[in-house]
Amino acid sequence: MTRREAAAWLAGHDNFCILSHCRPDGDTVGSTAALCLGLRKMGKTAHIMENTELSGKLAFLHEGLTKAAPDEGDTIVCVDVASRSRLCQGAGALEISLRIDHHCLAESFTALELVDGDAAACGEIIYDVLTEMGLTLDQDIAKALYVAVSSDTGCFRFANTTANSFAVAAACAATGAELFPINQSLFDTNSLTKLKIQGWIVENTRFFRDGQIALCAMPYAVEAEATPDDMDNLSGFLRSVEGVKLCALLRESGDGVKLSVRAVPGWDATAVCAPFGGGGHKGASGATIHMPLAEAEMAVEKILAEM
Ligand SMILES: [Mn+2]
Repeated sequence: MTRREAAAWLAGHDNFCILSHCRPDGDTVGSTAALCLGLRKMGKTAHIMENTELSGKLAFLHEGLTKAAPDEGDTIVCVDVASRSRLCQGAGALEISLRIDHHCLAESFTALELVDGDAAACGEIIYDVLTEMGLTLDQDIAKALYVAVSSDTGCFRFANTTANSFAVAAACAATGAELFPINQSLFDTNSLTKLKIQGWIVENTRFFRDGQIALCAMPYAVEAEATPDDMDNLSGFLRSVEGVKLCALLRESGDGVKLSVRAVPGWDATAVCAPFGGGGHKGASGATIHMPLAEAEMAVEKILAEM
């Protein structure tokens, strides 16, 4: 579907229930909120299916917009969801009419789809769809879209950031919405717990290839007190060390060791995760390794040594 076709399709339907993805990030939360608010502004009945994993800094975006589950006959739309298994809890078996997404490699699991892999964030696509529907942004929609676009671009620092990302952000700013508090909350505030974990990682990381590759294996005890918010984006933290091109973080979980790899352009994170059956993309990849932590660390080190 094109953006225009999706806009016309949305205008021709009603009683929307919008789905976000599991372990929700700013893009799925902000994009679903913006779409819901936009549809309501058009006079539609629209809700977001409650995402039970939503917490902390992003929770305000879904306030007053959710319901527990779709009602019979609802028009179901999912946003920023790459696969059926990535749907929010309780939504895995629902029949979905439309998927709006920017994960272009994903397999289709919905009747219709508007997918643009060039969009840095789903929020950019939602902005276009709302504009096609003739909607003028208000400050609430602007804040939701800004959270979406700034989240997936790492506050406009990641390599995926385009002129369009800035254009959508500019449109959000033009509404007069206060964006500084969002930036401060999402990108300039850390819990003390998170900083202490980062401190542990700094002390316990080993570097290879003249400091271009970083590897850290973290026992569960280090993060025992942490909330999901504390652990947010922790995998990419070592990439901020000067000279690091690719970093691998191993964490113990109830179900094996979780491997997260982040890489700068020119390096391939999937090459580290693929031998363990993992996936993702060149910049960010993950896998679960069913070995004790020390063994998993050795196995990963062996792969890194060959890069
Ligand atoms: Mn996204």
